[in-house]
Amino acid sequence: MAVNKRACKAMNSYVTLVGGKTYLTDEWTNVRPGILSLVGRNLHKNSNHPIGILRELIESRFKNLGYTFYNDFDPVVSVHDNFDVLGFPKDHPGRSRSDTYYINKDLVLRTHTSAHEPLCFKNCSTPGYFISGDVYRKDEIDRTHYPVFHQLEGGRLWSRESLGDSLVSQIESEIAALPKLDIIVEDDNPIFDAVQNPKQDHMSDLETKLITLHLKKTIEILVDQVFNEAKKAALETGSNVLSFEEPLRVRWLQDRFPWTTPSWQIEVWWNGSWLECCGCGIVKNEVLLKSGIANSIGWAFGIGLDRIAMLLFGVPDIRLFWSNDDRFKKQFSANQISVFRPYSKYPGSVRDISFWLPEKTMEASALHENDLMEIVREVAGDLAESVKLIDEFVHPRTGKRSQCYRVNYQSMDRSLITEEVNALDEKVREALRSSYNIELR
Ligand code: FA5
Ligand code: MG
Repeated sequence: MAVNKRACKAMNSYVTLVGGKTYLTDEWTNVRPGILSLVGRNLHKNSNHPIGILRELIESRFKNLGYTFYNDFDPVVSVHDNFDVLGFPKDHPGRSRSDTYYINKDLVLRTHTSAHEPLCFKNCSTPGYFISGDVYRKDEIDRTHYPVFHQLEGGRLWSRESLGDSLVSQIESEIAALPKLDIIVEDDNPIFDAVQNPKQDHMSDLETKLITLHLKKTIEILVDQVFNEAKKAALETGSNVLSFEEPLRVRWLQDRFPWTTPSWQIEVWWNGSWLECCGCGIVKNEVLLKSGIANSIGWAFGIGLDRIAMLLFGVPDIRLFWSNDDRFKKQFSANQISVFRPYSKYPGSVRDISFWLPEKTMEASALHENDLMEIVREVAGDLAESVKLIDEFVHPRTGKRSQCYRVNYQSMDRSLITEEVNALDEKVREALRSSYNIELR
């Protein structure tokens, strides 16, 4: 594992989370104060915040249907729970320090709520569960990407041991009891595809078909709840941000996850484009066995809440969810989908940063795009509205690669003055200069 200068500075020290828990750092540590300060905000548990309102709207449809709701799991999880037990290969890009926030070599800020799947399958006293929580990924900076977002996970198991010969008829009767929906499923896709998305050996074709049906129907109910409720609310308030094309259209695409097969994602047609909502699949037997669950079959899904909340509540920029400004917070209240009224938009100010990368870009100190995003976020916080790679070329003689990034500094709540933007720009340059082997131009 490559160690860069930044990480070394953190050696032999501790990071402290909100609430006071401390963790020993090591050469893997790459969490920064700006990220740590967001841990514990718990937007998903705030009934008067769009993320919390959306979670409660979904949960309300699944009350009394055999699910337990978990909303309090610690976002600090082991590498084992986040990746290993789910079968992520050792070289999976999601494990890299450019993608994931490590507290130290054994602990990460969860990158998905699936990190809690095995524990829930093992300990849950109902056949199914829902989990919601904040998840952390290093990512680009723009209107729809933030290093923290929220997921809602669901899972459901049937035990061969307790159901015996009635397993199939049990699943069939559960499917029959699910409500009929007024939605159009445009492309249902094959139940499984032997090459792309094979079925599992320990399940028959019929079992695979039934679990798939139950999974897809459950997610369709969820999507129906969210989008049709939003339509109703929009009709009541006379808002024009939502499309009224009836009925709701969805489609299923094949997908891949290391711990499920077959796997899919659902997309929802919303205001003129397909929106990626949710990944899902039939849980691999080996993952269940590793979690101490034998003789069971079942499914899991994970849906992202933030982008859906942006659409439902008409929130134009994902950073607003984190705003402490009353002009944002006071606009929302429990159990209501209300459309955000923007307060005045303040102008942005752009600064370009150009540099030469070292010739061997695999070098330990080479700069990954997400590392640059991190530095900008750490220096400018939410004043960084977007960061875009606007130019890239290779020098014909030296073979060196040049990149130019454009940063837009823009506040949600006030006008920025030139001196302040200049100071941020200079700080970003200094942080890049001191941490990476690049040549600023
Ligand atoms: C997952 O995270 C899987 N854990 C989902 C899953 C669960 C699959 C259980 C199988 C079984 P993915 O990385 O595709 O998958 O993210 C799931 C959803 O989170 C996406 O469909 C999207 O709605 C949302 N999402 C992903 N990345 C971001 C992001 N950077 N910002 C906002 N939402 C995101
Ligand atoms: Mg995906």
